[in-house]
Amino acid sequence: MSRTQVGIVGAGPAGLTLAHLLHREGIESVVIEDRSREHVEARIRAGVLEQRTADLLVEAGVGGRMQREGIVHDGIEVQFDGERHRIAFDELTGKSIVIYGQTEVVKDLIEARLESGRPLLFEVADVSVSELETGRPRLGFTHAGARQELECDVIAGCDGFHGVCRPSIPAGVLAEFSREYPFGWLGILAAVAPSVEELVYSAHERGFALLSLRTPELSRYYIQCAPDEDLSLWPDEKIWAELQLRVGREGWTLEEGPILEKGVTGMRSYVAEPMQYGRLFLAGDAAHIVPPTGAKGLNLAVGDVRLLAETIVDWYRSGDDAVLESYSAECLRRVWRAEHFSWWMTHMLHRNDEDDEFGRKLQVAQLRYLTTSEAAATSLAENYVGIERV
Ligand code: FAS
Ligand code: PHB
Repeated sequence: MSRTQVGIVGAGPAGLTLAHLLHREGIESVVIEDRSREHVEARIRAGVLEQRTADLLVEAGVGGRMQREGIVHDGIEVQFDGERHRIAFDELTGKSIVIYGQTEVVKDLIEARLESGRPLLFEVADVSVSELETGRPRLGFTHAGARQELECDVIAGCDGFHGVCRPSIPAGVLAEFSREYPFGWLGILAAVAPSVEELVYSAHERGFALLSLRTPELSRYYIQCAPDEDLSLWPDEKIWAELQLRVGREGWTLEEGPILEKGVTGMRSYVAEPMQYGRLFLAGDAAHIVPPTGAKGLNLAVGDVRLLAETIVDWYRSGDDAVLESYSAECLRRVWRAEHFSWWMTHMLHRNDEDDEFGRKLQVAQLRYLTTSEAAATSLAENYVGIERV
């Protein structure tokens, strides 16, 4: 049996960032991933980096391309009743966000990992974690046809919502909290310059729409749909027509173009507590899920592993097992703040047919307050750019 200090399951933003932060502190790890490198790098997901996520990538030496190609935004716009209202992050919080796709973050982190020469194994199968209650947890997997058993000091479950790590925690240990939403997002990636300078979140009676981007040549747009929407019923021209209805306004044109990718994402809020068991530590989507309305998913994952890396480094340096005990409680304060913000943004902006007329009146009242009160706008802004102390 071979061994490593930290076994990391999953090569998404959480696993790759953790491996990189540990490597910089001289702590060895093995990262195992069940999909191919091509699949992981092509998976279109998040698009917004909080300033502290961007700062962490730069401080860790993997933010160079993001600094060159990422697009700094100082605010967003909220649209309702045909009017747009700007939420000025820079004026209200002194912070900004960076538009840089999760695909690019993952590519940069994989590049750094391969340059380090440290183990990153793709297309593994039959992953198992065991002996979690002992000081020598084990990570089993098959790679290139050979079964391997790794003895670790610590295992990081960074394997997303459908991974194997969280389910490996014995029944009765976890408390799970969740909410399913009666809608999802139909997202497109279009080869057309974005028609907006900043992201536009539109609350329309036909349903929510979001105008985002990836680069000056690539637009990323979403429309609210049924959680199980049949994509085959949405030819390109129908998608563009619906977007025009939901974001159109006097004197402005939504430019259309070839749709390169389209997909439907369901929506849920979910938290598993605690985020650790024995020597297994959960991070990112393995422990929590947020609806993407608040652009928190990726940023939460990076926040978890920033703390997990600090915790592991302190533990090795101090030799004090008590250091490992505070990870979950400290993470969960930040997680629940992001859960509330993501739920609040989702509830405020989406058309919920289960809502009665009273509910819809409340939504408009909330939107009017948000766009007329500096205090209300500041609350959204500080949550959106990322709150340091929670
Ligand atoms: P990830 O799911 O990214 O990574 C987990 C990794 O573990 C994956 O590569 C997976 O293949 C691997 N894995 C799973 N099981 C394994 C096993 N048994 N063995 C080895 N490896 C295993 N967030 C936003 O902020 N904005 C968005 O617009 C947005 N859109 C999203 C759209 C979709 C369809 C999804 C699913 C999520 C979206 N998210 C969005 C959230 C997303 O960005 C996540 O928060 C982010 O990927 C979390 O990163 P990780 O925790 O690393 O999990
Ligand atoms: C994206 O660009 O994919 C994006 C931006 C903001 C969100 C969700 C998704 O709230």
